[in-house]
Amino acid sequence: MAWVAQEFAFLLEKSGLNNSKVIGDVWFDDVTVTIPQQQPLWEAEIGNFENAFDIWVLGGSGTGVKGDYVRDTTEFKSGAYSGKLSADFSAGGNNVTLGRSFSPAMDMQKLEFWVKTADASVILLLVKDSTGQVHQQKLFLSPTNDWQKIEVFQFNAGTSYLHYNGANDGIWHGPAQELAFMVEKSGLIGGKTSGDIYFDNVVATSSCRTCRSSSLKWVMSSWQTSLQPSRL
Ligand SMILES: [Ca+2]
Repeated sequence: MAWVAQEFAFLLEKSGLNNSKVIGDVWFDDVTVTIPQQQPLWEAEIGNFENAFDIWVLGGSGTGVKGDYVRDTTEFKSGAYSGKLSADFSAGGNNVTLGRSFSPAMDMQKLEFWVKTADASVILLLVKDSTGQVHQQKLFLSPTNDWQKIEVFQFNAGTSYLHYNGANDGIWHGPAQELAFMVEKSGLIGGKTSGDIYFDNVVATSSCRTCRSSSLKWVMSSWQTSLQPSRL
């Protein structure tokens, strides 16, 4: 673990004065410190939903669940598209997810994204680490129908944190293989059984400089066995 200094001071004590003096002066100049080289971090846009070749995959689980994912032009934070995730639990079901994978895996340090919904107050974030362990936490949305920014600084923590599969030890073993946003019926507002959530400007902060490149090749994979490629 690296320890960091918050403050420092020079202390001049009477006992430090020469020849039992009671008054003394010390001049300071050119104070320098040596620090370890800092790892540079880069921001990688991992979801702007602008490209027809899409990297996001719809998933879900539970009998009767219905979900839909489209690149939507009626709502967007930037560009001309957002990712619209629709969940319908009126006939049952546990959850609907919108996820993507990283290839190569991403040394993700922080995740931020914009979300807009009039239907949900809670969504879940799932991130799969290098061991296949899934780290899951709840994210509370502000009660607004406008776009709001969500930032996540730690993946093995948060409200109602859960971990399963892989190392299953609650420790984050980067880099990240996949991430997914999940909607559950309990996260919908006022007993609703269906709802729409728009995502845009999903950005990962990473130590991977090349991850900034739009030419980086992303590869789809199934988030879970029940995940289906288009519509549920
Ligand atoms: Ca967009």
